[in-house]
Amino acid sequence: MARVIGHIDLDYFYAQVEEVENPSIKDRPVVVCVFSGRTEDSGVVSTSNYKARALSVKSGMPIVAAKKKLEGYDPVIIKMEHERYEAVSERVMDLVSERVDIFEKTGIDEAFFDVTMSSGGDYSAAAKIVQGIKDAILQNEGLTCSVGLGRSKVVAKLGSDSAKPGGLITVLPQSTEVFLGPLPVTRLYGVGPKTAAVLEEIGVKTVEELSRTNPALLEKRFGRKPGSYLLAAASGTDTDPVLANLEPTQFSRIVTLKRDTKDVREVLGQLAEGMTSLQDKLISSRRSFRTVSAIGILTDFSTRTKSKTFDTPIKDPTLIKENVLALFSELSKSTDKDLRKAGVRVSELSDSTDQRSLSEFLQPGW
Ligand code: DCP
Ligand code: MG
Ligand code: MG
Repeated sequence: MARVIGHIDLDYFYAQVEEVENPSIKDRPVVVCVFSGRTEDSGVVSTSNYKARALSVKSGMPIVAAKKKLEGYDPVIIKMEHERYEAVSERVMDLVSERVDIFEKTGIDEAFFDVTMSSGGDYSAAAKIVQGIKDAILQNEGLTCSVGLGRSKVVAKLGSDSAKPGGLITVLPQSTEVFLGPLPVTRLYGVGPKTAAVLEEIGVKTVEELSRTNPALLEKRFGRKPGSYLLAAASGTDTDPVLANLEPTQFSRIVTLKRDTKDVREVLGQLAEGMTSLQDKLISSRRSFRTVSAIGILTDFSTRTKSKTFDTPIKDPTLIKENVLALFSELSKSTDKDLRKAGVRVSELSDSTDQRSLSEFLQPGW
């Protein structure tokens, strides 16, 4: 079966988080900066939205230089606050990891994933999984991202780069060479300026040229392992697996209600499917939870959460449904406003590999 590997990267991440928190700045150039504190404007640009990028602002640029480029464009200059982006990142990574077979976070806003098993090696099935991920991130966090699908990590990463902003690029196994060939070698994962300079010395600029290079020559210039990696990367046959490095800390399902309401029965009716999928997820991933929460997003977009935490990890997913009614009643009583969206979350997850008790919950009718 062909491998189906994905790479996901959030668009202009820190700046997009700022836009979500303060939508009124969306149409202006937004620049997130790391201030060094020496003088008022000393420091560098962390990232910026695409409005600022169109005016030549780049990550790593001195703040003074960025301000000069944006003179007269009414820019929004924001101080970077890592903890806030970290919190959003964690929630986004959970949304992704719970929807894929294997998940490997590689940075604050990016990750590789493997969906070979759940897609059955079918790229259009995989694209549907990706669409579910993109929808969940947009619905829960208001953020857009770019995704690449392909038969290797190198191909997936190039796909997500090319899909920016907001897209999905699927590189079918049989189209890999056509996709990779014309790209400059510098676009390959792991090829920095130094490697590119050596490649240029031997007359290699494009990925296609690299793929046709004599393996012995590459080995001589770069060493055995890096040499064979370069060749594999250039043909999209690198075999690096996606390595799970992060267990999800929570699972959640959120729905937009058909109409604004605070009727608990109505809310629960519309959440039934989400709760079933949450139950399935707990069983298939063999996780126990300690906390179950009811989440309400109200008509004024504020969020209310009511939670119950158990003394010990809970394996029995039926306890979610048993507690959600009381939690939503409590939530509904705590406000005069209607709910726009409703969700259920289980958190403080831990391993529950006790097979026997798991099978007891695989009963219909929950
Ligand atoms: N970052 C930083 N300094 C850099 C590069 C990145 O502080 N030189 C931070 C800010 C970015 C985040 O890391 O928002 C993610 O980096 P990306 O390279 O993914 O860049 P963006 O998400 O900002 O933009 P893109 O849409 O190109 O992914
Ligand atoms: Mg990004
Ligand atoms: Mg990134």
